[in-house]
Amino acid sequence: MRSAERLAAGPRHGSIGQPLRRVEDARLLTGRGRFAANLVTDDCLHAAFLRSPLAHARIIDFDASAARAVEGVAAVFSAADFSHCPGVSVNQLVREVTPPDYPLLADGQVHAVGQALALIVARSRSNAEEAVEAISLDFEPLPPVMDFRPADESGESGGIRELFDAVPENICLRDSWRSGNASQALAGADHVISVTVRHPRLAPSCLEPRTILAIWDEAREGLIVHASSQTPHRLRRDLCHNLGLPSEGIRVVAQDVGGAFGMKASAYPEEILVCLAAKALRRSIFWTATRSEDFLAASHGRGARSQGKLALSREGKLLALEARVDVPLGHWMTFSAAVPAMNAGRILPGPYVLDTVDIEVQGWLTTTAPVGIYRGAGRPEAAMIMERLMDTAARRLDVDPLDFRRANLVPVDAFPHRGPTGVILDSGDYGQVLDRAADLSRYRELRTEQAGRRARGELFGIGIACYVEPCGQGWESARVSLSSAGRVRAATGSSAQGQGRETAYGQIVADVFGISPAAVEVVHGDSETCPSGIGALASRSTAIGGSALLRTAQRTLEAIKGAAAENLACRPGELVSGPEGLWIEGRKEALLSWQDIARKGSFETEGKEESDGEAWGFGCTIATVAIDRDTGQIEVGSLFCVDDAGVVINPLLAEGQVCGAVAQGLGEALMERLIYDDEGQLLTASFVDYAMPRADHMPKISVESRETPSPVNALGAKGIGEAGSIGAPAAIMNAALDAVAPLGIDHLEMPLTAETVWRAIHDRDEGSSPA
Ligand code: SMO
Repeated sequence: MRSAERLAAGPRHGSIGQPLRRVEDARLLTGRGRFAANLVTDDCLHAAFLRSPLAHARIIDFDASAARAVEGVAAVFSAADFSHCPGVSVNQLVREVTPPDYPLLADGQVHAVGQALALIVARSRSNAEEAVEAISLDFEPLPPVMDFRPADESGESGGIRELFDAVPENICLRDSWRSGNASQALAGADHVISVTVRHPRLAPSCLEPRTILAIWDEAREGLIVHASSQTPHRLRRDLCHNLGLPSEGIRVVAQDVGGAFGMKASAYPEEILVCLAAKALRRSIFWTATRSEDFLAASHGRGARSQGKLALSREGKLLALEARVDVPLGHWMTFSAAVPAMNAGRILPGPYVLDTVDIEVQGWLTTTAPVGIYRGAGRPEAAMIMERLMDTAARRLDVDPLDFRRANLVPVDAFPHRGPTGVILDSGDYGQVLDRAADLSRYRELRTEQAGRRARGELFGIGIACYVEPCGQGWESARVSLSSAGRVRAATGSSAQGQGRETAYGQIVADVFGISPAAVEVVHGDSETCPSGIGALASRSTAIGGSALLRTAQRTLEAIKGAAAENLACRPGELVSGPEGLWIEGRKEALLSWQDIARKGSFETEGKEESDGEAWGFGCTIATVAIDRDTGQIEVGSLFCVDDAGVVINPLLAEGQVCGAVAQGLGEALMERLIYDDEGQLLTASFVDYAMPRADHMPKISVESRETPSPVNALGAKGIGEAGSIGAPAAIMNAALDAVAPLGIDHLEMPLTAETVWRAIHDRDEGSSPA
């Protein structure tokens, strides 16, 4: 029996499932965080980058002689210094991926505002910035490429010019999923619903900007790198590759990370350059991005345009789905650049039964910052298409949107369910979650309330979104040992970006040994003291990283029991463990304390745990909104989130993940938007111009969970980190459209600012007013 079943079946007595407070918080709240910037020393040099002021141009003159003369400057590096380096790597996740060549520093041409042209290293940041100003530059401007072919425009590549010689039409990724004959089904269907969605580009705004401290370590002839990264092992690999060092030549430490959200999953040119410079100068160098540098040159999120068509029978059966998703990629591809397009395509048709699909995704180069993964990474895009289609279909069929969804969900006896894109939904009871969301929100009463408010002329809407959340594939690893002092030490290859991993991982290991989570020391985010791992992304940390810890801890305990059994002259199976140590069941007088055991030998097990497939979380979000008819101001009244994330290790942490992601989803739906002008200048490069949700924007959120253990990993856990950002935008959009439906409005653009909504209402009034 897999431990998932055991965990789910037996009564919970250990700490798994307990809402324990975060052990990290005492440290973080009292100024004892270990962020990269906390470790800067006086002898450290500081870096600054010269960045392109133009979106697309040929460099015809670059003169850094005056910069070299600026006080305190140690070195100025330009493209030629590092032209031998391979640069950043790209994960070939979809069928066609042809990344453009991307030099670490612009070479001959620039392809986006903010692209780094030179690196200056100096005694202080202000010295370095002064030197940046002293570099003289001359450009021959080239036309920027700001747009990509919209999903609803077929035929010629409208307005797209070649940006890189090697990438015709600027398309550098493509994939498709086909099953059955979608065009035939669409042609013969009783109803065909069609929606178009444009996602604003977003800035994944972490509290801590990108930060790196590269310490030259004479002893290893290499570097100790403290980085704000959610993938320390991947960063080390990319750094070694570019610096020409063996893996032991670089130690990457990402201890405390002030948020990442996908934006810190790939190595950036700036990070590689700082390390190259540290190696060249044999000095320690620190760089932290300014907020504007992150807006300009860190990866953005979303920005997709998609179109979906859904064919329905008269009875409301889903017959076929045709979808086309176009994503912007910016001027270079981050390691995970293919993920949003891949997920936006393969996750369709979400939690619903549908056999016939024709789905195509494409990624386009533009002269802008790169676009990569951001909390949800394609899942919100998939949910937005599907959930808008479901609502529109229900309206067309004149059935309740909740009942319509209920009738089309994958039924509980159909798991594992192979969807038409080839994904295998592992487990769940989707109907139960939807029913609970209906009860929690008093859905039927809300509809009654809505009828009354509508009769009074109010614009009040209720929106539903169901979604699935795949939480990663492959492996993570762990090392569990007993220290000489008799303490359990758990090192994980999976890292943290602020989600409370030390707390949750402590709970998992504690339950194996029967001890308190406080007695477990969790070590993470260090390529030297931790085994290898993929990183803190894709909602994989608990399901895969946690399962690796569980299995490894079990093996360590087995080894300990084997040794203890010899000592106590019993069989290992007769031994039980607890806070005091090990003893023969029923005979606690024969006790070996953990310290006794540690004195008898060293116990350490390392293991790599591969999941048997993807675990798929499921959830339903219900939102209510009220819209002011005169101003277009939209107010989210309440949000109800019911999620099934499988076995939940710590409900407090799970709820925190949902609320945080809902805040980001609310920002996406209502206010966040990066805007470039036609020349490729970013108009929203600070928080003065880029709207972020604040505490007073947040509605009341009710969170509940259901637990269907996943059969594909040892813990039975699924992902929860991205849930809120997948469900909330679609639920809020559907609620807004429901609010304005009586006005005959069936389309609104994101973000749903007062202006956007007012214009939609106003344009409708203009259009329908008698001449
Ligand atoms: S967008 Mo996440 O860090 O996979």
